[in-house]
Amino acid sequence: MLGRLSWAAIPFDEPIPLFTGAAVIVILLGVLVYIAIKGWIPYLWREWITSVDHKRIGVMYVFLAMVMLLRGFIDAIMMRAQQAFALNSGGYLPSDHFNQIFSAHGTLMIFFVAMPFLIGLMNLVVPLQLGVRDVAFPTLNNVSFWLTATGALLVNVSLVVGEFSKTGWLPFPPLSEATYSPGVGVDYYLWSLQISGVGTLLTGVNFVTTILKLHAPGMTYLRMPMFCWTALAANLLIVAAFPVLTATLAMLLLDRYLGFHFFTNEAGGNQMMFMNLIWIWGHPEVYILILPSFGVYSEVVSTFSGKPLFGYRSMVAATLVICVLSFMVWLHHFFTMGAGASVNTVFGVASAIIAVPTGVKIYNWLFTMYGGRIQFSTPMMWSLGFMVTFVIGGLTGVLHAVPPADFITHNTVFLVAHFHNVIIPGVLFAAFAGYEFWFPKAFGFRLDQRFGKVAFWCWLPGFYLAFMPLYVLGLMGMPRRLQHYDVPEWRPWLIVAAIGVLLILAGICFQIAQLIVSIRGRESLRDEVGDPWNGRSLEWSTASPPPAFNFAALPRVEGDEPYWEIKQRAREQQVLRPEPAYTDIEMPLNSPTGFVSAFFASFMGFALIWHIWWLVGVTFVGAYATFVVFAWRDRAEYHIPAEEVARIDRENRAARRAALARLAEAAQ
Ligand code: HEM
Ligand SMILES: [Cu+2]
Repeated sequence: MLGRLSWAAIPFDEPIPLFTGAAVIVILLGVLVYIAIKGWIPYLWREWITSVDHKRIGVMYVFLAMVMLLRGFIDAIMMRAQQAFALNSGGYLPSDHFNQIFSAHGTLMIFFVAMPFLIGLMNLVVPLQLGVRDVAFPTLNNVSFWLTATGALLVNVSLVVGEFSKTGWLPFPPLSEATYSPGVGVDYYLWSLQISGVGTLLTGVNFVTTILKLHAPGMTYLRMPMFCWTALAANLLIVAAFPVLTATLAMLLLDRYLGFHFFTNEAGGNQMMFMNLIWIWGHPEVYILILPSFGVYSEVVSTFSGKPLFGYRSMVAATLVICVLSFMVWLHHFFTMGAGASVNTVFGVASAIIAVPTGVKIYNWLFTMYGGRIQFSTPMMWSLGFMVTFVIGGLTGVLHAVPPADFITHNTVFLVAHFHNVIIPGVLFAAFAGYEFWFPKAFGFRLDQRFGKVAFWCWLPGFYLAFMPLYVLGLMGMPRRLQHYDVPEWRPWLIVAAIGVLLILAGICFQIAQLIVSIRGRESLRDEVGDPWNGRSLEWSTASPPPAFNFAALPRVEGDEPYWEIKQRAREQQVLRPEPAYTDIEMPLNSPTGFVSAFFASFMGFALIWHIWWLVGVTFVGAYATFVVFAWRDRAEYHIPAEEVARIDRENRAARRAALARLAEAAQ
């Protein structure tokens, strides 16, 4: 009846997961009860859970990412503490548990922190920057979000019911095959990623369509802000690469569930095939993360230097070149496979070439700043921290592209240092910069800058302390994923790394405090006009937060920096653009489809993991029925009457007029 599920799945004999699991459940229940008592459930259901508004969905993605960042970071603290202790001893984490932790940390950070953070920012910003009302398929967008949340949920359920994968953030066979990993850990991993992977692929389709097809009048491709270009590139990569991931994981599932032999050691299986396939997805994945991050930096650097982005066209070209090159370098992840000198050389050279377009970007940002009037706001601080730190990580990447050098560092913590050195400044700092930059757009008030800066000044040195020692350790020969060791010389470096993590922890505490302080003081941080940073692109031309329809009338784009030009004209002539002719606006209705189908998907994933076949059948029918019901709906849209549109828009116009008058006064 319950397949493999029994009381033995609950880790009664392991106090750490048991207590953390219990604590998390208690906290979650507490929050739920609090929300219910406050009577917020109908509001949350109506305005958020079922929302098809890209802005709301964006906020939910970012929220999910932040919660998962805390979880992934706790894993990091546990690993750093373990390695600081575990010289000639077992430390405090049993090896079984340690293996689950590094696997869960990597999986969560890549799939449920970095991805949803950036997809969240794209959701919030891209339609606004394009000057349109929503993405191409709004309901699908909500489905994508909830499928992603389902994946995150399943990874976290494994903490309490059963176990998580012990095979690392990518499930390399033959270790991940049923013979060597007979438990449910790898199945948790596989189904979480299969379900959330569908969500990601749908996001890719949605955003490629949106960016190629939906534009305000006059918004030609070469007038799109850089963030839209990088979002387009990332989503093209998603559409091209994610099916490979799904197929590869499906093959591993067939091996595990039905006794196939794609990647087994025996019966003609070939584990190196898995390496090739997974990295054909895996390397583009790195660029799915880094390209939109570059987009964020482009917007931030240009805004806070008060100048247009230097070399816009070369930036677009560099983005597209990286997009193509990213599919041609996958073998650099396993130079040690033994493909031979010539194959390794080709892939080594191709990998090193990626440094060229990346360098173009760095120079473009530097030239954007050159001669500008730079404002050291928090988003700009993250961007500057990124530029300095990322170059170091990029250089160690080029080093890895040289096969003989890679033979020395392969599988050591030198590699761990390298990829954190690119992904933390490259992606996480970009996420933070974007969060600070667009927070006022989403909520109508800014985040407190002082707390933001303190957080930054904890994170940056914290990062150097936590990861630079790993370069040294790697060269001293320390392998990655070590639960304990017996080399006394390593220990001081590992202690420094642990201190670095404590500093990062302080940074995270300041970020939480920043949010609380800003919400409390929101009246004094209010963004009344909708343009808190003197922005240049269209998202700043509407109110903060924008109305459901974004723009009362779609803006007419006449230059490269649409909003900047509109603003200059208004300042010169001392009047706003004339009022548009207001008309009724049709917007998509909210829909529970995403939530309900994800509800079924969660149970289906759980049932598949535990081999509860009847539940698989029931939930599959449930999910299918949800889509059929959705397809049969007879009302898909609602109307916002012209008077309502006019009222909302006039409010924002009044605020802008007042701001203009204040400016004129200041100038006299
Ligand atoms: C916030 C600070 C972070 C700290 C202190 C940290 C720390 C660590 C540590 C100690 C390991 C294990 C190293 C080993 O194998 O010995 C690790 C692995 C890993 N981390 Fe992080 N990490 C952080 C953030 C991130 C972020 C933001 C990402 C990705 C977006 C990430 C992705 C990974 C991955 C993919 C692995 C490899 C897991 C595996 O071995 O399969 N980490 N990290
Ligand atoms: Cu790669």
